[in-house]
Amino acid sequence: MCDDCGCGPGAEGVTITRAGQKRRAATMDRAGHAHDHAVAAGVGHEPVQGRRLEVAREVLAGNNEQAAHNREHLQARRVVALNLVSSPGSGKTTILEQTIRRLAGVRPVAVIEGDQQTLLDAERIEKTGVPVVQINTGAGCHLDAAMVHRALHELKLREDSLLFIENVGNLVCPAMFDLGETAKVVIISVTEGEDKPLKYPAMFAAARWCLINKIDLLPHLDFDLEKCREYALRVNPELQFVALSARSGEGMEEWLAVLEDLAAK
Ligand SMILES: Nc1nc2c(ncn2[C@@H]2O[C@H](COP(=O)(O)OP(=O)(O)OP(=O)(O)O)[C@@H](O)[C@H]2O)c(=O)[nH]1
Ligand SMILES: [Mg+2]
Repeated sequence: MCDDCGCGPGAEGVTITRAGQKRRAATMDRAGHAHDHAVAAGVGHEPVQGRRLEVAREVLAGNNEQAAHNREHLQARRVVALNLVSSPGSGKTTILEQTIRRLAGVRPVAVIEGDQQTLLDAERIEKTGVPVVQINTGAGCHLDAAMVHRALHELKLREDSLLFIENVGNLVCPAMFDLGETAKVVIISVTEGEDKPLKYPAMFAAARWCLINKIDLLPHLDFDLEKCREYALRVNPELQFVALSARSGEGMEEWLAVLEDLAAK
């Protein structure tokens, strides 16, 4: 995992609470031992923690600067860029394949794929005939604005394009990294459980749109679509939803209307 977004070892801010108990603030050290905050404070960890926070802030500030540059580049070409974020396997690439097929001849599309390893997703997108580049992040768990900047130079976007950036499958870290996109689109599939917006709120708070995918599977599951929407709205009252199935095509027209609307603005 990455050091710069705070998900590496160290676990500052972790709280340990048993079900049914009132939440008690505690932190875990690297060996996994819990300490009350009163014990942990002021015993020599603070300078290290302070320096780490400072580095994290610097990294995010540098990223924001690069993201602003990307945004200028995209806006100058009237490109609408959507940053697709989700846990692994929610159906991002399948949704993209189906979306691109339906947009053929309507609007130029380009794709940036993000995965730790392999060119598999880029190869799938390439079959649809649109320009695509793959970013492999190695051990990294998210795309950042500098990676996207390099990818943009490879892509040579046409004006008025729709650019889809498929982020690394991870419902945590990509929330913190602005890539210069027009909006983040969070995707949740019905096999993941409706509680994900409450458990991973940062991603749902950062997104403008939420796609609820794989609704063809609903008859086989006890996923509560309305509850999922309600939980997500608790985290982000502005969030807008499309429930769809990339497999059956249900809901795809509604998603395409969203894209047309975004592109027309
Ligand atoms: N039943 C059903 N399966 C789907 C749907 N969309 C995607 N899948 C399946 O879900 C699996 C994962 O789909 P992908 O599109 O590769 O998911 P992804 O989010 O791009 O995955 P990563 O890039 O690895 O994070 C594949 O087996 C797809 O066929 C859907 O709407 N319904
Ligand atoms: Mg994918």
